[in-house]
Amino acid sequence: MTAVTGKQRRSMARALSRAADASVAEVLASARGSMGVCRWIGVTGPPGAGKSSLIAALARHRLGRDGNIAILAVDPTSPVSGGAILGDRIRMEDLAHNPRVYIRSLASRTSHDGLADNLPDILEIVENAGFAEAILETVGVGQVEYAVRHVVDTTLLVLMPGAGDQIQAMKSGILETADIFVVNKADQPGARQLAVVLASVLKLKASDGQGTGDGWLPPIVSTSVQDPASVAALAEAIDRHQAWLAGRQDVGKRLEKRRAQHVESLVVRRVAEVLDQLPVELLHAPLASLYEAVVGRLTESAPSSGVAREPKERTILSR
Ligand SMILES: Nc1nc2c(ncn2[C@@H]2O[C@H](COP(=O)(O)OP(=O)(O)O)[C@@H](O)[C@H]2O)c(=O)[nH]1
Ligand SMILES: [Mg+2]
Repeated sequence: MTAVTGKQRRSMARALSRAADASVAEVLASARGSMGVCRWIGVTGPPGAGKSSLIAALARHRLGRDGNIAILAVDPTSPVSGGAILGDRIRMEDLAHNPRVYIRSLASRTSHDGLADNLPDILEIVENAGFAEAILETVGVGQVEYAVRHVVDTTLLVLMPGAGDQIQAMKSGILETADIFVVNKADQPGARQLAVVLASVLKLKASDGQGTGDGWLPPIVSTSVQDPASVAALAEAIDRHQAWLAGRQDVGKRLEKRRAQHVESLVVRRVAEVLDQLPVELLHAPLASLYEAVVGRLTESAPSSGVAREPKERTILSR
């Protein structure tokens, strides 16, 4: 499948809107769990670093090959009609009209971090719609960022000149945050210096023998959205990471881990649902009784028995 039909777009839009606020029962009625057939690229970083511009440039570059691309932006801080997303729309105007591209902004109506819990469901909807590659943009704050790291295959951290102090402050933690570090706005003063600071911090960690803990040494790629060669270099770095992932002996492990995390997120959400419906008096009971009550309710009311809805939209979406 290459072009995304109008019907598919409408189905996806509906499924994605529902996913943001779906109950566990609703998810279980239709979701099967990821099969790992879609390559996911996560793009995080502070607002204004150029994530959206870079994603648009990357997508244009990658559309030179076969296939289609889904681009999702998760913005926990702004409602669907918010300014940031409108900005993204303009930056991605030409892509929005490309039949092989699907673009969607997602905002959580329930809570700031609400979408973090639903990310695995959202990814599965995109995967089931037949996309071979998908890019997920998140503002690099809060729980969503951590959730992204677990669900995507390749994580990019996009920084811009002036972020040197931030890097110094993050020092030890930074290596775990990304598979590829991007110094964007390389056309602006301070970009080189940022790359140097970043390189020294990464080198320090690498010489500790720590790396990312799994043998991949994250490259630093300097980009400027106006410079096609730098965008091509970034695309190549992504390909190298994905080839490295595919060549690992424990290639199946990632999928197992992803599926385990998906079910864990569902159990956590189900516990929250049960707690919500618990009589207030029980919350004053001794902790052991409260625990018993919650566990009891979890097993006696399997959520799937509550809603037996036909997974209509997924049927349309599947190939
Ligand atoms: N000079 C320069 N400006 C850029 C570059 N990439 C993005 N920008 C600008 O930076 C601003 C923020 O970009 P945006 O993609 O919305 O950042 P996001 O918030 O990280 O998604 C916009 O005005 C872009 O035009 C770049 O490589 N060089
Ligand atoms: Mg953006």
